[in-house]
Amino acid sequence: MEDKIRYMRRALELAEQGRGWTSPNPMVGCVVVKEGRIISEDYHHRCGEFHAERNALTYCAEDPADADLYVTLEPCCHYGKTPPCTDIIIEKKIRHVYVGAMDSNPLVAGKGVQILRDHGIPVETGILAEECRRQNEVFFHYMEKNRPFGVMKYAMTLDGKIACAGGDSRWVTGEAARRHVHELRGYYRSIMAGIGTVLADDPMLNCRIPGRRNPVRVVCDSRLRLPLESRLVQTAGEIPVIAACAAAGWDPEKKRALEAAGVTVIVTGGEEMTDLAELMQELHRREIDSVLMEGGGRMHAAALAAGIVDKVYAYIAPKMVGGADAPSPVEGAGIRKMADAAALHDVEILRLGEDWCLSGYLSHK
Ligand code: AOF
Ligand code: ZN
Repeated sequence: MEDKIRYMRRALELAEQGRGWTSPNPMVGCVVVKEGRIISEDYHHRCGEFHAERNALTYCAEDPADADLYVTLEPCCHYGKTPPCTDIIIEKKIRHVYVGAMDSNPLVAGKGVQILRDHGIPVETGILAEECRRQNEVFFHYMEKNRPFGVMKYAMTLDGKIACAGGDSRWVTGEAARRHVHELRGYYRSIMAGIGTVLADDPMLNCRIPGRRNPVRVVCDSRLRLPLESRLVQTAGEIPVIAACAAAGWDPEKKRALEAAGVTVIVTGGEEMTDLAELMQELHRREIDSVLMEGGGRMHAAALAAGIVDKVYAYIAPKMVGGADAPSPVEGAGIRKMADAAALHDVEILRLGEDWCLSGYLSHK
């Protein structure tokens, strides 16, 4: 394998270690190579902390002057929560910079590379660019589309039910699949459920893998029915809770009580239902780069109709429960023509114990 591919692969691997902790920043990895030896490597650990390049260049085994630097994302050139990476690259006299993907952040986009070149440092871009963009699909979507990356998740039986007719759903899938869901909860920045699900299950909507970050919990609750004694409200002080309601149809007293309990209430312009597109804008404004939508079927139907779903994870258990009244993953009125179905592309299938996870992307016209 060509050296630069090998080093960029290593940088991607390092970047991956930040998964779940960098949002709304990207995951970035960096490798410093001198005379064919890696003299330093690091990654962006957490949003607010130093970037990959600065970490790698600050703690080098030897002087990085004349070394080559490999980084999965174009080095930044702006003062954000941290100083520009271009400064330290120039200061440490790096000989050559190899970049994976270009940064879409308008504060950087192309300017980072330009500054390095203006200082006489040759820069080669586009090394494993596709992998680098894929690793940060959330970040690029958040920057380029100006709304959070929307992910719909559900677990269903082989006959397309998310629970039995009577409502029992413990459990549709086995342990491996359920653990996989918690990986997603630890990675995406927020989790969203409908008030129906919350009233029925009183869920925590947290990530139960130790050492992972918990998602902000968002409830689509048009009439603010979220009970003050629910586990969500009771734990709002530790893990944020947002209740998103419609323009009217709720009690102002209840809104005050929820807020006093630490819940953030977002009022959207929806007449009867929460306006999901508007809610997405509001979450984006709060630097929430991704939303994991965990149903139920009514909310999923509304999310599809609002065009806010970008990726789908469907967990499929090889068993059948039947029942015309058993709930399914997407309800609502549905569409009339099969040709108009929301079709996934770039589909992947993963085996998880007895179950399967099918994931793919939705494009919007
Ligand atoms: C890099 N290397 O490791 C990262 C970069 O507020 P700040 O200072 O953390 O800046 C955040 C922006 O910096 C983020 O939106 C993205 O454009 C870039 N992230 N850049 O050179 C890194 N994490
Ligand atoms: Zn930087």
